[in-house]
Amino acid sequence: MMFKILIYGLTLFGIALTNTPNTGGNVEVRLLDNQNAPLVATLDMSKADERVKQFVSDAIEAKMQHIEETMRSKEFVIETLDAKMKTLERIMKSQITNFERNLTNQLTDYINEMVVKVDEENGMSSTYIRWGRSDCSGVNTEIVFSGYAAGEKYFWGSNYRGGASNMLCLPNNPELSDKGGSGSSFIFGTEFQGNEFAPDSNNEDVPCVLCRSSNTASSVMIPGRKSCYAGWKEEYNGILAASAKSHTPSPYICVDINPTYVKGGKRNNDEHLLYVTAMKCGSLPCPPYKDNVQVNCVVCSK
Ligand SMILES: [Ca+2]
Ligand SMILES: [Ca+2]
Repeated sequence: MMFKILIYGLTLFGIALTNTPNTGGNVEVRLLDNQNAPLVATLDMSKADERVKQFVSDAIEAKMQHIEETMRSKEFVIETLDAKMKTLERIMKSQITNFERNLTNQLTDYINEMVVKVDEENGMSSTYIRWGRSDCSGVNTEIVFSGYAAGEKYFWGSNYRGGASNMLCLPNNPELSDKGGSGSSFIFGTEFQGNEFAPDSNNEDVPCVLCRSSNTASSVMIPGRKSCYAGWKEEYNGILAASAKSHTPSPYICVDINPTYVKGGKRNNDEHLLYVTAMKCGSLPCPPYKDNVQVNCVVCSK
């Protein structure tokens, strides 16, 4: 009988806890015996209560730990995703920038090619000699030929005042005559006389190149300036040069600001010579000009 009561009591334990006030660790449990007579069992639940409390506390703590772990793992996932997104963003930005740059370059090249083609079809171009260089640096310019600057010998003697006064740019692949000359007119290679063109320019032989600017109708050398006027394209700039006042005449030419030299031409030949030209005040108004300074020059096309 007592055993049954204990079993019923334990079975109804949960109900009893909710329905019966807990006083001093004792729990009153309503029971029925086999005659259906109402009985009341009093159980000492103090120790069970402690175990339940401990159980609940442990369960809550475990649950809390689980929640914390879940939260931490979610934070980790969010941080990882965030870092990944930032990396992807950087990569995308970089790729877009490269793509834009490549596209711009390709479009620029294409437009330049088209401009050259259209101008070539129209037959529009202008030419000029670049003195002191063997290459053409202007946009849409091409080398027609390169070679050697040349002119009359700087001095024959006090009774010799003639000969040519202009300069020529001779190609490096001449087609030679098989007949002799007259002995009265000659042409000599040009030499930089002095180090005013460049620190090591003295005695160096002077190259030149004929350039063709394919999208222009005019090419002009502007003395006294180092940049072109608005709407004109710069081909090259430099300093003005000519022969010496005590020598045979030679034209003013624009020698490139960064001259190069004919290979193997360092020997002092003193044939046709170039000197840096300076301006003189007088009939030439100063300002805007200035006495005894070098003269800038620029070759422009349009
Ligand atoms: Ca020389
Ligand atoms: Ca010399």
